[in-house]
This record gives sequence, structure tokens and C-alpha cells, in this order.
Amino acid sequence: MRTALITGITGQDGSHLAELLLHKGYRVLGMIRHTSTTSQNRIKHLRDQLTIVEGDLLDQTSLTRILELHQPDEIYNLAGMSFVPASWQQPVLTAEFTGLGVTRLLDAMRHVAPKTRFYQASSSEMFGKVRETPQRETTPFHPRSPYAVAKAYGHYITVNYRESYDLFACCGILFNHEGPRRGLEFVTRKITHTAAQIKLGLAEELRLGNLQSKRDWGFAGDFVRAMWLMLQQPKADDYVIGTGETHTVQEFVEIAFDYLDLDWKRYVAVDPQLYRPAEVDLLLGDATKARTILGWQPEVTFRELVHMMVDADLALLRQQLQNKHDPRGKVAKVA
Ligand code: NAP
Ligand code: F7E
Repeated sequence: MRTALITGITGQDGSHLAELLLHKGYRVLGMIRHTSTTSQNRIKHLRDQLTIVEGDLLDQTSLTRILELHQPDEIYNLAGMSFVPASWQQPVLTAEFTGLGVTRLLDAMRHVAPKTRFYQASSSEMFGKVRETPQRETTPFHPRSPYAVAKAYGHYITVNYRESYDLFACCGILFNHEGPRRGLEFVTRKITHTAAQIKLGLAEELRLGNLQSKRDWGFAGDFVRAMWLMLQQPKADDYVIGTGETHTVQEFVEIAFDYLDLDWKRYVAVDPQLYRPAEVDLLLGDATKARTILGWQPEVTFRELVHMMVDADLALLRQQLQNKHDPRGKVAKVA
């Protein structure tokens, strides 16, 4: 039985990847950080099948101890601060988690588990003010936020440790991927959740920032397959993972509201406060290398993704309403 360590197991991707690896017969170690209250909603259905280990990307000793003790065959480093606007509020902390945290983990691996295979969650945000379209593995980076700068560091340190110490370390440069487990602060989930609230009479307005920014949006369940495929290759390398389609935020809004038979123009208000200090205007991934070498391709289309998220939010809100009226007074939590 192979063992995989997932950092960031409580996040969107961590939960999808854990499902995939358990299905493939892995023993899955999920690293969580110690907090006074924990939110493990996304993995509560898997808890019995996971081994939870406590560690933090800020703490070198905890990482070394986990690797020494468990000697995983594969490490998937998904942990980090992932919400771009928060990175302007906490730029130093973002650099610590999302940048230096990668070095801490790689260095622990180099010393105590050098044969382990390593996956780093790099991001299309590194392309930023894009130098070419579509973006591929050779496109130069021009990061536009403290988050993207930290990710660029994490990316290059992974490449550097691969070249310096002959480690099996790969970077997946993943474009935006979403789904019903996406955090409520990200634009896709904010749209589907608020649209569903409006449909049920629970909200009256959706406030958004830049409606014209364009993203290559895919389904998280499809994207975690690519992570696993990268670590099964004979040689470590870096891959762009995207759908090859780009859409504006407004198109996402239109499809979601249309699906609910609502006129989006009646409900959406543009709030300049939600604009970013520096925007990434257009992202479009060229995943030719992943298609050719990994045999990877996405299965869920853009429209199917929007509909899936709207359906899930409607079901969740209806459940919450039902629980509210349940005489036993149970209150459901947002996924
Ligand atoms: P997410 O839902 O925000 O999950 C982030 C995870 O990181 C959570 O489990 C969080 O744990 C954990 N974490 C944060 N700081 C930590 C620390 N100091 N030590 C240990 N764990 C820590 O993000 P996601 O969407 O699953 O994305 C996974 C990774 O891929 C992230 O690195 C993200 O930046 C990157 N990425 C995401 C996308 C995308 O579109 N989703 C695209 C490209 C790259 P808590 O529950 O304790 O907060
Ligand atoms: O913004 C615009 C916003 O926050 C998408 C992370 O997973 O993907 C994600 O980063 C776009 C931006 O995701 C609102 O200005 C308009 O242009 O959903 P987002 P993101 O910044 O693209 C990358 C690949 C990652 O690596 C990150 O970890 O939507 N937008 N109005 C808005 N965005 C938000 N959040 N909220 C709004 O009201």
C-alpha cells in the first residue's frame, strides 16, 4: 500500500485529492495545523479513512517529524494562503506560508525522505500581466499580487531543489478550478451561492468587483487527477493544467442567473471597493503538454460547472432552511 501526505487536506483540492487517492488504495495522511477551532467540513465524510497528522508550514520541526515518522511515497503540497485579496492585507504572512513554507517542506524531504515524490501547487496567477496568450510552461511570469509573488518563489524553489539535489519534484501550474466545495469568498462560489439565495428569497443583491476579468475555469475534481498523474511519470517535470477556454466574470453570472430563471441585471451591483490594486485581466491555459505526456483532459465543461455549483448551493440552502424549521433545531453549516 502506497502512502501519500496531503498538506492543505481541509481545503477544496485537499478533499478532492484525498477521495481520489483513497479510491486508488493509498493510505492517506492529512496534515492539519493546530487551531483552537477546526473546520473539517470538506473531509468529514472521509475522516475514518484518513490518518490526520498535525503540522504547520511555518514550523520546520513539525514537517521533519512527519516525514521521518511516516516516510510517505508521495507528498502533495496544497497548503497555503490561497485568497488573492487577503495577500495584500497580510503580505508577509503570505510569503511565509505560500513561499518559504515550500522550502521548509522540501528541505525536510531532502534530509529525511529524499526518495519521496513531491507535488507543488503552483498557480496561473504567476503569469499575471500576461506576456503571451495562451499561457504555457515557457511563458514568463509577471506576478500581480503578493500571493502570486509568493507562488513564483515556491515554484522556482521546487525547480531548484529538483536540479540541485536530484529530487523528484513537480510543479502543477493550475488555472482556476472550482466546484461546490470552493470557499464562499471566491467569485464563482460567491455568485452561485448568492444567486441561489436570491432565488429562495434569502438575499436581494449580489455585489461584485471587476466583471470583465477573464479566467480559465475548470472543475477541481478534474484537476486533482492531473496532480496524481504528474507523480506517476518516469521523470519529474512541470505542467500547465487548464481547460483552454476563457470566460468573463459576467459570463459566469449570466449562466448562473439564467439557469435560475433570473435576470442578472436586476440583482448585480458593481462595487469599486471590490476591485484589486493590480488585476490579472486575462488567463487562458494551454495544456498541450499535459494532454500529450500525462494523457490528461478535463471532463466537466464550463456550463456544466456553473450548473453543478448552482444546484449544490440550492440544495445546501434548502437543507439549511429545513434544518432551521426542524423542531430539533439543528443548524447546518455551509460546506
Ligand atoms: P484552500 O481551499 O484555500 O485550502 C488551503 C489549505 O491550506 C487549507 O487546508 C488550509 O488549512 C491550509 N493551510 C493554510 N495555511 C497553512 C499552514 N500554515 N500550514 C498548514 N496548512 C495551511 O485552497 P485550494 O483551492 O484547495 O488550493 C490548494 C492549493 O492550490 C493552494 O496552495 C492554492 O494556492 C493553489 N492553487 C489553487 C487554485 C484554485 O483555483 N483552487 C489554482 C492554482 C493554485 P485551514 O483549513 O487550517 O485554513
Ligand atoms: O477572482 C474578479 C477578481 O478570487 C477571480 C485562487 O484559487 O485562482 C484563484 O484566484 C476574478 C478576479 O480567484 C469579485 O477581480 C470580481 O479577477 O475567484 P477569485 P483568483 O483571484 O483568480 C488562482 C489560479 C489561484 O491560484 C488562487 O489561489 O474575479 N472578481 N468580483 C471578484 N473576485 C472575488 N473574489 N470577489 C468578487 O466579488
